[in-house]
Amino acid sequence: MAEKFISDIHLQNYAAGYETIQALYDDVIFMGGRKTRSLNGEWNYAVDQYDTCIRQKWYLENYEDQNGFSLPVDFSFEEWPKMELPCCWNTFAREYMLYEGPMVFFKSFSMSKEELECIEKHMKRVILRIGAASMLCRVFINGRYVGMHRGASTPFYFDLTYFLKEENRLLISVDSTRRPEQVPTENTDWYNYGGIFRDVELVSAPSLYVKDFKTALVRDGEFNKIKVKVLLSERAEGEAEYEIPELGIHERIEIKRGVGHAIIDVRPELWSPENPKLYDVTLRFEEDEVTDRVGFREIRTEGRDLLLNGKPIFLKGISAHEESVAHGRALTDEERVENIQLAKELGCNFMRVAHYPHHENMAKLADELGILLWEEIPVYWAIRFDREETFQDAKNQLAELITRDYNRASVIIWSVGNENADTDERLSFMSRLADYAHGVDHTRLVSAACLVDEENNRIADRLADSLDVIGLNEYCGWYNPDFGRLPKMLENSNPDKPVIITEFGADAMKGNRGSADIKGTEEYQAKIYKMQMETLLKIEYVKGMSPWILYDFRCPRRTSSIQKYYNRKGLLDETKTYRKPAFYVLQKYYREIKE
Ligand code: GCB
Repeated sequence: MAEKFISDIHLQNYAAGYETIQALYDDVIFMGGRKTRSLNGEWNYAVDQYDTCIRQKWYLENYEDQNGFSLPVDFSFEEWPKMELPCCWNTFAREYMLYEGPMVFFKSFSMSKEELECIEKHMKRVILRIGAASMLCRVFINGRYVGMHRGASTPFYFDLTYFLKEENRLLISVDSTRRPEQVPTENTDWYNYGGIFRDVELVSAPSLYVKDFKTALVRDGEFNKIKVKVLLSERAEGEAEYEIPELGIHERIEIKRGVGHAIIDVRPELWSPENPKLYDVTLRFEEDEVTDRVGFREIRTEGRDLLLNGKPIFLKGISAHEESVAHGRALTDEERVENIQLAKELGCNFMRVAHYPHHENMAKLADELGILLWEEIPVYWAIRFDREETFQDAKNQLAELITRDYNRASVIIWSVGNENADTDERLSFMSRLADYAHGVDHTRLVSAACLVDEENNRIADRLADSLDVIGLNEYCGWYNPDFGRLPKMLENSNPDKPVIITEFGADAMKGNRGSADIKGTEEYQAKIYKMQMETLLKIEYVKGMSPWILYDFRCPRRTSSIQKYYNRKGLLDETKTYRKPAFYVLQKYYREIKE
């Protein structure tokens, strides 16, 4: 034990042993219709600034040495204070507002004898699902290490089946430290919230279960075929049943070595923002049944056009972070609905949910309420493009996102990054991501928010060759004071695919009235919106925009007197109760656009 004490305090590379078991995209399981038991609610917690939980292996809970002497311990799980999860600790209590680092959470729960019996007879699996934990998360149960996950914004899964007992002790260490090699990297333009900020639950499934279930309209311009892909948890054989009662579909799908495919001839009513028609879909395999509500739509490009269900569409969009003053990134569904409604009030048919995967309910609500989405992974600014491990992390986050949201009709674009310098290393890193997205999803477009080639004042990002749509961030009239560069840049460019202006904007603090010539005033922001829209709407290849941003958001980099640690480019203030004049400017343009 004395030895252990010495190694706890001297071991520098203490975290290395935890790298071997990682929750990855292959572990994602299809959730629709599954029985779950929530582990949300009160958890004991401790701020663990020096990562002592990991250094000392708290999960072992060994209080005695071999001679029966009890050892001093540096934790007392049950006596720690309580935090209601999910939540961002930054908004939980003032003293944690600026805390970045590890925090440890503990919860005990019991399993009934019947449940354990089912497990023993190999009739049931119990899988832990954590909707999101920022950024690094390590999970322990009953004195054993279960595994870790990287990335702050995607769900991850650990099969706990053979770890469970009647009384269970679950310990989770979450580390929100920013690190240069992570995705996102240490420097971003948003707040680094920490915590287990999405649901924690135990998912029950039969021992052989449907692991993945994808269904979508076939993209061939005919709108008369639906495709289905089923993946089982094992390489089993058999027959799955696929049903959409409203369309009279009862289809048997042959499963071989755990995989089944089908193409079904049917003409569903098509999903669109104006007609967000969803169908109840069920898939059964032996003991397992999963369900979903799915819309069928087609998105594709033709030359410089974007076609939704075969018809040209112009994306009247707005960008949004996942944030509220009260809850940080742990939004409630009401707050998500409010954001969609605000976008609709603006006249939008499209939202760019930046810069990382938002909660899966965002896409579910977008499906229900009818708004198109751009979803993104946080390959943001100066990622370590030279590092293979960083690429694997980014790819894993992209894969987890695609697997989670594949059945969502509202999601039309996967974005593989934002504002990355056009270097060789970045080109290779991000084109591999784009190729991956293309390879696993033929029902969507792939894009990235690119930078303007400032030297030549034109759209010329080499990554564009790997994208279906070019996203372009330009801040003419703001970071780039010479607005005249915008029309010239658009004239200098001749893209062979549609362009979406994924960002433009200007800061304005709520109520800061004044001259339209002074940056930071509401008048200046409104003027920039007017100038941008007048210019962009004349350009044939610009097929949409998602200006920056719906409402003000927290940002540690922004310290000026008008910012006060907020990015003030919102069309509303951070409370979403005040609409700045630019809101109405954009609304007017969006209302005038005829399809
Ligand atoms: C950008 C970034 C976005 C920032 C924004 C700004 O180009 O993509 O994340 O918040 O500009 O306000 O500077």
